Amino acid sequence: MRLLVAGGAGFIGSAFVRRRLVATADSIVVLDKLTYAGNRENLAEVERDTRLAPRLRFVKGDIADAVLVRSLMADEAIEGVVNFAAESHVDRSILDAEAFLRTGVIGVHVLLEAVRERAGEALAAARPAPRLLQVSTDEVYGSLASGASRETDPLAPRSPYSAAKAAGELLVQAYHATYGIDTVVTRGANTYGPRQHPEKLIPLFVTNAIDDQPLPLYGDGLQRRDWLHVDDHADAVGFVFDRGEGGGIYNVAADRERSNREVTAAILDRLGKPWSLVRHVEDRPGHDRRYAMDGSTLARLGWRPTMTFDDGLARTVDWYLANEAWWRSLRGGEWAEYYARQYGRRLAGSHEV
Ligand code: NAD
Ligand code: TDX
Repeated sequence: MRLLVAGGAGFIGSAFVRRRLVATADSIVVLDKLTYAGNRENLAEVERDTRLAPRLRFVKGDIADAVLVRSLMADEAIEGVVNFAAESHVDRSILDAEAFLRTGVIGVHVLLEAVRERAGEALAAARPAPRLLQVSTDEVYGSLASGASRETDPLAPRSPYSAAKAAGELLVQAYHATYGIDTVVTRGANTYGPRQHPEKLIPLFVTNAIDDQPLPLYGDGLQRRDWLHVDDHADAVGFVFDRGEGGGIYNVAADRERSNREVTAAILDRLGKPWSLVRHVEDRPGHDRRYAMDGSTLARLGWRPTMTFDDGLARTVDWYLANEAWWRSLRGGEWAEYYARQYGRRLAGSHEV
């Protein structure tokens, strides 16, 4: 099958591309805007592999560019679309939400229209209709005091990021109901692993701790997240693309829930760094206290995560230790400005935990 993978140069998308090319005979066209979060280097391993590289093509571009997306789908004879493309950082959505809506809503609409056009052509030629998989998130359920969110629960997003993600996936569901487009949606848990941009909790704390810089822990640090390893997330997306029911929604849970304090302690322990690096800073506005999902729908279909948190975190910390050039290059350029905006005032008013 020939797939279009949007956002395939990002953290989870690039893991999907690598693993999909190894596990299947598919060929892949990556469409990625290469925002500050996109990194061509994430695909370098595949592009150097003479066995895999012939099945990969990279196109730099925006999913909200309808002319580009329509021509790419036709010229490349695309048979399925997997959409990872999004602005993905909650804190940045609080600073400025516009790009989140442009990619997360308009961009998803452009992909859906292109798939609808291809579906019409496929019908006329008695070929199978293309499927679109939209990568969504546990954050669309909002904060959960106890229990675990099920796919049928109402959505209650609370940040501009998660509101844009909810809007995007609702549009996908609407295109399934209205036009009969073959769609599937995955809602993944908090993901971690190699090649995650250092703005997110785990890589930020790992890279700051390596440099003996303060670790800015929001609020009381007792917020809870379910931590899914990136390889498990990527594999679940492939599994749902291949086996999910048309119109289906699938939680990708990890069942490895930890508080932010526990995660921080585990990072420091692996690096042999002291807890005194941790600073209590002003909380994220509207900070969701806890996410947890029920993963039984996907388990019944035959998929479960394989990586334990202890193992996954240790390997992740070791990867950042061994790949300093990768993350140091991302902590240049616009990073200083972002860091000052997000943390300058917070760290100035911080205290030890
Ligand atoms: P990321 O920020 O690392 O990667 C996003 C990629 O999309 C980048 O390569 C970027 O250049 C590209 N992109 C952004 N806007 C684009 C546009 N308009 N057109 C084309 N490409 C564009 O994000 P990630 O952590 O890999 O997340 C991937 C997807 O998974 C996102 O949709 C995110 O909402 C979802 N998700 C992430 C997590 C997590 O914990 N990281 C958990 C659940 C779901
Ligand atoms: O400096 C920090 N200090 C801190 O205490 C940062 C960056 C985060 N945190 C806290 C906030 C959260 O409770 O750590 C937790 C994790 O934060 P993030 O890494 O920003 O992730 P989160 O907001 O939970 O969202 C992530 O999971 C769901 C991804 O970024 C989303 O793309 C995904 O949809």
